[in-house]
Amino acid sequence: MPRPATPLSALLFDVDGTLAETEEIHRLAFLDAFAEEGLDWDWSVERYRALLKTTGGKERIRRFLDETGVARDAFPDDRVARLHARKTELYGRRIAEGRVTLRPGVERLLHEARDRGLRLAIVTTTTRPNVDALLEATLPGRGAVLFETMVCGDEVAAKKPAPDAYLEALARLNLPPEACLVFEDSMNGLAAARAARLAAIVTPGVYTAHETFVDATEILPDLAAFDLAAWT
Ligand code: XBP
Ligand code: MG
Repeated sequence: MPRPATPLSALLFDVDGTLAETEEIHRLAFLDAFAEEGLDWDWSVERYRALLKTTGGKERIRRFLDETGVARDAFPDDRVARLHARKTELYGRRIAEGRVTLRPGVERLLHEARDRGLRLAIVTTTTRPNVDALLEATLPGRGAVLFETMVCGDEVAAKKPAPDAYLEALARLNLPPEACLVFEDSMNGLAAARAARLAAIVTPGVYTAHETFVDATEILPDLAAFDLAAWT
């Protein structure tokens, strides 16, 4: 149960499952994109829960194709990329409809952290347009300016659970890991943070409640239960 040095300098936030319960909206956007292409792929909630072990939408589609025995030359990477780009557009539309909310305690924590002079960053495997859409829908006009930097999906060589995205965030902030605290919802995200020697608070979400988080600093039901004053 590592605990970073206090006072902290920065808080690093995962997006999907941590800031908001977006993963079901991702799943529906995948299904929208598949339907447009006439692809009769069964991405049920149960199947998607298993597929989430692979982070990144393009990588997830490729894993599904591999598991269903579709050869790479029958469904090449450029087709996967086009399908995923369309999914990103459709996800943005669904988010803009405004039915998603931030998880409990997130908005309060972001503002309290800024009031206390902490620096904020986003570290995610999803794409930047998806983060922009979520912030605009949930914190209109304010979301983007809260975060000093955002490390998104394809900006690093390897996605979570590799440490690359967290190491990139530390480099951009010019901070050592012990000056930062991470907020994650998944085993993959926690593994990425720990591989970068970062401590992490985990708030399991609807798609990750079954996972185990042995190396978490704290496991909380949501961020309403997190007391920033104890860390600053
Ligand atoms: C979660 C992910 C993402 C989303 C889909 O990201 O694994 O791949 O499921 O997004 P995080 P894309 O928890 O790190 O925010 O289709 O844009 O990859
Ligand atoms: Mg997540």
